[in-house]
Amino acid sequence: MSDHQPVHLQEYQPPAYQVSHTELTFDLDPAATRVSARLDMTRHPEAASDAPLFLHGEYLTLHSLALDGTVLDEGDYRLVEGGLEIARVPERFVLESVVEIAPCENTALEGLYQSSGMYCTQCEAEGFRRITYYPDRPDVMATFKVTVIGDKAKSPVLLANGNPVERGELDGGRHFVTWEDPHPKPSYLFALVAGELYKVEDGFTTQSGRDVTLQIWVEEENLDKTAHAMASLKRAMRWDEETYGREYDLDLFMIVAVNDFNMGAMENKGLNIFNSAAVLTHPHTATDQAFQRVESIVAHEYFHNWSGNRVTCRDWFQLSLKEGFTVFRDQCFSADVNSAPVKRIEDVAFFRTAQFAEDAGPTAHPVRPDHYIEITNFYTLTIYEKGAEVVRMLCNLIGAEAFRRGSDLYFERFDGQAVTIEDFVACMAEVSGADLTQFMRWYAQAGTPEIDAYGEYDYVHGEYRLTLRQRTPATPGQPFKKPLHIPVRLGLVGTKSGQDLRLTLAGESLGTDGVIHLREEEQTFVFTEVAEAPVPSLLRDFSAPVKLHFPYSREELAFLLTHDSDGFNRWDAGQRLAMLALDDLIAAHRNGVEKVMDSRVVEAFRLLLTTPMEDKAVLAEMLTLPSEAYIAEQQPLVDVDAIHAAREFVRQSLALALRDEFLALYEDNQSQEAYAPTPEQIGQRSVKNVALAYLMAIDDDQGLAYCQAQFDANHNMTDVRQALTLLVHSEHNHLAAPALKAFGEKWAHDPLVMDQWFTIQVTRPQSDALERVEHLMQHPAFSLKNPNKVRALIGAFAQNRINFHRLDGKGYALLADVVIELNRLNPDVAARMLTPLTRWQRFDDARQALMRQALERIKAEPLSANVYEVIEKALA
Ligand code: B3K
Ligand code: ZN
Repeated sequence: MSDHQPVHLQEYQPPAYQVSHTELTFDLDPAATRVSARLDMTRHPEAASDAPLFLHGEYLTLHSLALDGTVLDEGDYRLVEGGLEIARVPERFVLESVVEIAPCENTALEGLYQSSGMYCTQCEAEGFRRITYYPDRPDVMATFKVTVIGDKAKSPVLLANGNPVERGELDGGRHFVTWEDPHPKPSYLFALVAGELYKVEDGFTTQSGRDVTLQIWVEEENLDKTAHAMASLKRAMRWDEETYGREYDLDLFMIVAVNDFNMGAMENKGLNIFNSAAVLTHPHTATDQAFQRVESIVAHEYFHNWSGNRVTCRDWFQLSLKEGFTVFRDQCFSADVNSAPVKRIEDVAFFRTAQFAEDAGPTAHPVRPDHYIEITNFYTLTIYEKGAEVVRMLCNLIGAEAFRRGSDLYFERFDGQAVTIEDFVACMAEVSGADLTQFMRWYAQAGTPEIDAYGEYDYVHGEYRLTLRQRTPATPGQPFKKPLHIPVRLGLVGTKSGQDLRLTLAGESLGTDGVIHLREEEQTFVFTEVAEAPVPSLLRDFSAPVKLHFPYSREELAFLLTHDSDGFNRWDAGQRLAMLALDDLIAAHRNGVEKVMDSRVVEAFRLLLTTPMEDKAVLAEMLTLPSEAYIAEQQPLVDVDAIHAAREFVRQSLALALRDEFLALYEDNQSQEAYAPTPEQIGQRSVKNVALAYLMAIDDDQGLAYCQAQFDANHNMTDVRQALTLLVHSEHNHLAAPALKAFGEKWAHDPLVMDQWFTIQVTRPQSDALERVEHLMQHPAFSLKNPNKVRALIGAFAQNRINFHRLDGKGYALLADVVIELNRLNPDVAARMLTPLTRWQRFDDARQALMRQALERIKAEPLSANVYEVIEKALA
């Protein structure tokens, strides 16, 4: 298992043989499913006439192979590593194969596997080769006809892509359904589901008047948890028609919920398969956050029907072509149907914490990587989220109207094709006339660019000179970086008027909110006719995925916090202000000096709490301190304990100083309305629950009483979960223990609620968190084979920074044990769980040694390609 060779973008070759039509028959059985395939194949016009035929295939038992009806014997083909080769084939031919596979043994959850007794598939990126011998690459597109045969009693429902065209009874209590998908597709979009499933059905009429049947298939007990997903799907379908002019193209659109799934969901043509956590919601079982996540993932997968399925990727290096674009599309959708500023704040807060950390670590890679060992490792924040930021910059650079013309051109020109990032960007350049040559570096260069900014106001001439200097730090394999084209949206806020001043640059007016283009390593922008001294508001709405440093004083930040016309930058000013105070406190903690709270932060918070704000969700964001993970990202060396102590100190100081204001905020935002995941209600619940968290930070009797009452009232999961979390994360064990027990017993039957029950316990800051993980791993509801459980328990614990980074190394050792076990069961999840250990360079010597020790112990095992690739980078 050690011979893991990288694949390089440079070595791309078009496929020598294409498949025009694929027919598959599945005779389902848990341990011995028989897959018969019939492929209509043709040689590529440019391929040599003696080009051998290679078909991918893994974990397959070959029963028979025939070419144009003649059975091949063992001398006619060769079983080679990763597949099968036939030395000579005609220009056109039909290849038939029969293989056997064992879905019940498939714990990797790639290919055909079983989840809670149900059969389902996951083929992206390279899972189809675990189903049958096939040219399993995205630039091979075929129409599919699929017959699924199953046991009538155990699998009454048999689903595949497209439209059902035939069904019937067979001997031995079996039946079949045949499906046809008229749209040519790559193998990674193939899907099959079979089992005892129940459906909720609805309909949608497209803008051109076609009726589409919409179905969500679930286990019977979850039938009451589909309404929100269905409503979200219909909203997404309408939005894509209105915003991109994209209409759905089949008569049937199906979503299936499965319990065991490596990621959130999968956009298989006409048959999306979802992790049940990404589709099921009910006010009693799902939080507001979960409702919003479901809405965005349902939309994301639906949007892939155009950005991904109709136009797909030439090869997996182009993954961000579909993922970055589709994330951008789902972000805009969520912003449109919810609170837009909150959506942007949430996305950027997450991005700056998690993607910046990826960019700064040993697995840093460009939005378009140039090599990989295991593509599954590249479903990353860089490909998805940074990719989306790059598309957002493109949209802002050429303007929304040109961007729409560019996307129309892209969808029209490349419909039914497998293309590249250049093809996409070329459409944008063509419609806008913009020169995007330098911009393309965003796709090729890894690492987070940093901008050092400096500004000077000249009273005499009424000029403001803004100097920007950019640099991108070295990343593995990329020691030197070129300057990027960075759009910086900005305003100059007058210190006297408190208003955005008019921007005049080289005689040209940019309005009051403009974009300047940083292209050189260093550039000075001189704004003229600036009537009063301004505070610059830079990188508005996070106009580029960079770190921007400007020597703001605390007074200037407090000023922007109340005066900036850009909602995102108002929030960011608050975060920057809090960071300055936190930096002082981290230093004080390290030096053993008494901690003193910065009164300017307290006063800024007081102002926020006493000024009415329309969007309560924005207020909740503004009252939320930077997370420990974000603070850590800002430090040269991470001091886990000092960060935790400093942040707790700020939380408690704010709560003590503003206790009455928080209490009033809590009381004023009670509601007896029936639960609905509307932006208004969500905003109200968010501020209320933020206030409650502050009150619980200071052992306040009234706060504690409210917390217990909120738990007992049992109004909705958002409120219950927050109350339970605050109790369990407090010192009030006599209240927490019975609440936890009651909650665990009440929801023992619901895996998604039990996931939350696990997470709440292992994220507590008290020093017994690790022992609780060990204990809970023995709980009957826990299983290493279920990725949701692994994430809820182990993944959540690794985010519990003070406990995961315990100085006795037990946190690291526990994670290493889990990764070693998962490496055998599920390499994809194993490699993902490994991430926190790869960031060892950021910590002190003692922790570095312990983390490396854990990595070395994993390295000594026989490793899957997934874990091998990550370990090699981490220890390089
Ligand atoms: N395209 C899928 C991800 C597939 C995961 C492969 N290991 C989900 C999505 O981005 O929509
Ligand atoms: Zn996607």
